[in-house]
Amino acid sequence: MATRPILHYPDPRLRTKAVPVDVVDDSVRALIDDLFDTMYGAPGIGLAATQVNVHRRVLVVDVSENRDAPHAFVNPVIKDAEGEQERDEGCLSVPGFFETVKRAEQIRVSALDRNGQSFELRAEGLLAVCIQHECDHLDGKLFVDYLSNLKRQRIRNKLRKQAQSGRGTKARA
Ligand code: K2U
Ligand code: ZN
Repeated sequence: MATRPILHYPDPRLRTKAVPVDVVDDSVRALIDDLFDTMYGAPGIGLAATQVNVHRRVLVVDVSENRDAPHAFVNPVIKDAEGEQERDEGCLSVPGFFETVKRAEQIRVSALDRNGQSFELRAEGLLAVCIQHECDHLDGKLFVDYLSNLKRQRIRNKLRKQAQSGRGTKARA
């Protein structure tokens, strides 16, 4: 098990549409374990394989206070979505920015678990938001896409400057 580097917006690889997993084998289970290590280490409450530059339809979430309620989803599909909720969202791929996003209040999601068994989960509140946020990642979508062009451009410019200054420092060193 290991942590993996997280891609940062506006890295174009974050726009890749992930491909379905054919067989949930040991490589997928190792990916799930690394996603959990990376998520808990960040720390975060969710992480999609896209964010670590692996373009397979796999995501993990744990929104529990005690960090003891892990859920892994392979080939997740949101079957139903009802109601509306607005929450401040962050993203490990957009560090330091939090903005309000409107999403469904309740969802019904089907997926395969880490053993390849099908399951269905009804979620609401923060768990529902997190699953929707991570499913967006698998389709190359980020929470900043729900913001105005002006806000998104400002975030993109600030993160580009941070990345360049970080590179400049390394270059001087
Ligand atoms: O995709 C990610 O980068 C994971 C997000 C999950 C998230 C989804 C919806 C709303 C908020 C967060 C990260 O966990 S962002 C960091 C974070 C950690 C704890 C609570 C809120 C945000
Ligand atoms: Zn995210």
